[in-house]
Amino acid sequence: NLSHLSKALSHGDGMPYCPKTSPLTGGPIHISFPSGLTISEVQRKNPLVVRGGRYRPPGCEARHRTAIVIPHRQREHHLKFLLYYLHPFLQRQQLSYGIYVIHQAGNYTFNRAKLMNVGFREAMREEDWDCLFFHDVDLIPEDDRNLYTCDTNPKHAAIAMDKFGYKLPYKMYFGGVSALTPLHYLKMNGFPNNYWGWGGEDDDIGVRVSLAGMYITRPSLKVGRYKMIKHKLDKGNDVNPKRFSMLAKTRQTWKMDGMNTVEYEIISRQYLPLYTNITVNIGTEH
Ligand code: UDH
Ligand code: NGS
Repeated sequence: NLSHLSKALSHGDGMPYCPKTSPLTGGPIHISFPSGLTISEVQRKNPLVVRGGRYRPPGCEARHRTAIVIPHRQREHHLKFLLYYLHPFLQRQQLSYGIYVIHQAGNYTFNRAKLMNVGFREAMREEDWDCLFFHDVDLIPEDDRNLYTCDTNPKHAAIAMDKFGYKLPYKMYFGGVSALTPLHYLKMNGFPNNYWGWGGEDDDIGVRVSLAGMYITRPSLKVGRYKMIKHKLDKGNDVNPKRFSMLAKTRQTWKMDGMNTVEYEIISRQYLPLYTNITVNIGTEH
């Protein structure tokens, strides 16, 4: 079938599609944390990354457009290492991608899930991404075969973290790194906005997946490996004492709280060399 063949070989502007399997990926990646690393060194090592942390493969039309959304506050040191590993990793996968760091303004209690809702809306405003990776700043993927593309159902990518002995800590765990298409995200009304502080929001998100009639897919334990940059619980992110009672009510709350109710105020949007930095006022618990 000729039309099928020509579609496979070229895109509108004449560039051929990238191969289905990238020839540039390897297997396991050795991760270390060089002490003198600077952000300008990371920049030098990634000359093809353009303003706002965007990249397209130079010789072919990418088959996938992935946005990475990173919730952030006061973890610049972790961010530097993540960027150091993530940029080359995504480039080896021949993805078209952009990195968004969603920075919570102020000192009020941290809210990871709400920052993800902000990231979703602000990333989709800029480009028609077909996949979003919701990515903790302290997790470094350890295998090139962990593809940063979406599946037909929401994918939990960080299934084998070093701190859990490279196993899932419990069956319903959905924390760390997950990947959803815009359709998946909207179908589950995004993430909850009212988990302030540490814990439970990732479990709520996992429950939403099934309440919305989807299920969680996962890479193999061999591939979904991550190294976590060690740290303590942050100031401003105390354990949330309400998390269990909130989790017990997700079935009643998920349609009333999420993308359809998220409110925030963008303070700044900076197109930095290695990422787009969005600083946002997400308010406080009321
Ligand atoms: N984050 C920040 N700044 C903060 C808090 C959280 O950037 O002040 C982001 C960051 O992307 C981080 C993610 O939110 O990776 C998750 O927060 P976390 O790393 O604190 O959560 P994790 O569960 O570790 O990875 C918590 C430390 C041990 C807590 C033990 C409580 N029983
Ligand atoms: C569960 C938390 C999750 C958390 C996971 C791993 O107990 O939010 O532990 O935590 N759920 C509740 O608290 C309801 S960790 O070992 O990374 O500190 O992600």
